[in-house]
Amino acid sequence: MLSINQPRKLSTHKAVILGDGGVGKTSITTQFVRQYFVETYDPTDDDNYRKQIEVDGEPCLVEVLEVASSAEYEALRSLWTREGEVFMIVFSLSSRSSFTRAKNYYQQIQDVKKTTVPLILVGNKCDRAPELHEVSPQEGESLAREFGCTFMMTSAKCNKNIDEAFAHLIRLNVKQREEQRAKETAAAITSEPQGNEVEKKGWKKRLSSLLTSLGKGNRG
Ligand SMILES: Nc1nc2c(ncn2[C@@H]2O[C@H](COP(=O)(O)OP(=O)(O)O)[C@@H](O)[C@H]2O)c(=O)[nH]1
Ligand SMILES: [Mg+2]
Repeated sequence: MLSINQPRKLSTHKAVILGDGGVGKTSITTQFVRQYFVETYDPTDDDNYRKQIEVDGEPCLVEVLEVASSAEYEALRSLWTREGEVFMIVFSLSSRSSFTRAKNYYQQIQDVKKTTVPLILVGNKCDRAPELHEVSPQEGESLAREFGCTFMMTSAKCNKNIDEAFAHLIRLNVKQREEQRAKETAAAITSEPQGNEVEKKGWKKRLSSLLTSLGKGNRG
C-alpha cells in the first residue's frame, strides 16, 4: 500500500554571516529572508532571521545570524560563532579593505571551531559598475582556495546568487551531517571487538577447562 503523505522532517541550519560594516550583510539577509532590498544605510547590530526553503527537494529552516563587526561585540561574536553551523564571509567587491579583512573573520571561525566548517566566501555588490570594483573575481577565487571553500559574487540589490549562496551552505551542511553519522556508525561497529574480547575470554576459559579435564584424565 502506498504511504499517506507524511509531513517531512524539517532540518534546521544555523548560518552565521560575517564581514566588515557596510559590505551588505543585512542586505543579503533581508533579501534572502524577505525578498527586499533597503537602499538606506542602517548600521545594524546583530539580527536574527529565519526562512524556510527547499534545497534539492528537502525542506530546510535557515536561521541567519548577522554578526556585527564592531569590537564591543567580541564576546557575542564568539558565542554566535560557536552556535553557528554554516558560515558566510562577506566582503564588498568595491572595498579592498573589506577583502583584506576577510582573513580575520576566517581566523575567528577557526579559533572558535578548530575544525573545517561549511563555509562560503562572498564578494557582494557585483551589480556596481566595473570601474568601482577594487577586487577582481580572480582574487576572490584565490582567497577562497586558501580557505578551502567556494567563492560566489552576489548582489543583494539585484537578488543575484543570494539563494544560491545559502543553498550551497545547506548542501555542505547536509553532507557534513551525513559524514558525521557515517563516522558514528563506523565507530559503533569498530567498538565490537569488545564483544570479541568477551567471546575470546569465553573461549580461553573453555580451553583451560578442557586442558584441566584432560590433565585430570591423564592422571586418571
Ligand atoms: N549596489 C549595491 N549596494 C549594496 C548591496 N548590498 C548592500 N548595499 C548597500 O551597502 C550599504 C551597506 O549595506 P548593509 O546591508 O547595511 O551592510 P552591513 O553593514 O554589512 O550589514 C547600504 O547602503 C546598502 O544599500 C549590493 O548588492 N549592491
Ligand atoms: Mg548590518
